[in-house]
Amino acid sequence: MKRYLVTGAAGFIGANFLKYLLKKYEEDIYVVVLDKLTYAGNLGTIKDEIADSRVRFVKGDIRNAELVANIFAETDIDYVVNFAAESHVDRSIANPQLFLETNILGTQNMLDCARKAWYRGKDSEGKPLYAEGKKFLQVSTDEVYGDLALDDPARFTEETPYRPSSPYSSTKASSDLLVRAWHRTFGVRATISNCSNNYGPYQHVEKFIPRQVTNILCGMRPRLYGDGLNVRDWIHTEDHSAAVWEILTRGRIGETYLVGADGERSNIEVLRAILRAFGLPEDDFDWVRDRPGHDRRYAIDPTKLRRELGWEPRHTDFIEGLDQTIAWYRDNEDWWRPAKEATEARYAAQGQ
Ligand code: NAD
Ligand code: TDX
Repeated sequence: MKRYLVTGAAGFIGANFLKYLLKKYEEDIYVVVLDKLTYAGNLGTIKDEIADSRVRFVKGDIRNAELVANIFAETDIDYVVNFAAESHVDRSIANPQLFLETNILGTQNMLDCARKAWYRGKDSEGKPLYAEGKKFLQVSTDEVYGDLALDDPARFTEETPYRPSSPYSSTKASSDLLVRAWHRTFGVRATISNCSNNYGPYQHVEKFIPRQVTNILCGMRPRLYGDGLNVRDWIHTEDHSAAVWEILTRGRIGETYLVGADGERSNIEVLRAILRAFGLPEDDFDWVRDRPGHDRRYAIDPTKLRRELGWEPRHTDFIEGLDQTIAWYRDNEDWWRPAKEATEARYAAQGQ
């Protein structure tokens, strides 16, 4: 029986991971979900999962030392998967402070609580000993590596130096560095995964693909930043879940694994595919103000993950995955409608 502590599982990727995990294991599992239910958290996304006797939901903040310590005291947690974060670049430009608090201090608190709970004394050389088989997985992003030029033949690897551009990515880079420091200095059993842009069901309507799809469903025109040539490396969130599981259960302690599915596409290419799926003309969108400091291109080389852990993406046809995602938003208006108006009001206020 493995016991998980999954943070941020009322958000997009965490919720998809929780669903993946419960489906993968029939019964031999117990999951504590910790989520603050910010604007990005939606308990409705995981209502079936939290009704499951294998799951306990705790509403709370990853920065709350007492609360997190109590979770470890009550349940002998084997695996921590830290998804909880402020995740939207545009919001980080409007309010960086919150990103520092959640992404940096929250990760530090999660690491400290895991360290205390898993500590088992010192060996004969004075080195800290920890309970066997425990692991902390920090879910991070390719944005920590900064960006690449459109014509650069290179992709990001585990050896690429950190060069974050936005308040969001600099706080994610900081939290990765804390994980490395807690491993190196205190011996905490931790790994890091850095994934590219996810798409799929349950993604908040502030993000690129859901925003354009729901704009069209609302009779509004899609909105493209800058010149539309920025490239993102798209991966279906189910493939990310499978990678997280492999890294958590089989990845080497102290290592970093990059997660990507060879999905590079420019924003305008993705937008045109969405417009085509709706039978709309390819120019039926508005150009809007660019994002300050907008990263040009992300690209992941996933060789280490594939070679070491045998992970392979299953959603290799992006257009098929996109069509399924569009169908999901079409069929689940009740899920996204409540957040749509306020999201668009925020964008309108910043000229986007
Ligand atoms: P999201 O914004 O959809 O969800 C974040 C979740 O964390 C929400 O449920 C929210 O309520 C919760 N949360 C926020 N602050 C919290 C706090 N202080 N305490 C407890 N819970 C809190 O984010 P997402 O897109 O699902 O991303 C999840 C993780 O994956 C993040 O760490 C993000 O950096 C990383 N990531 C995202 C992508 C992507 O494409 N979306 C790609 C790579 C990595
Ligand atoms: O309306 C829009 N128009 C537009 O052109 C929006 C919302 C975005 N964009 C552009 C900006 C980016 O080039 O689309 C691209 C994708 O934008 P986002 O969905 O905001 O994603 P991005 O900034 O690439 O970051 C995402 O991937 C990495 C996630 O939000 C992060 O959490 C993750 O770490």
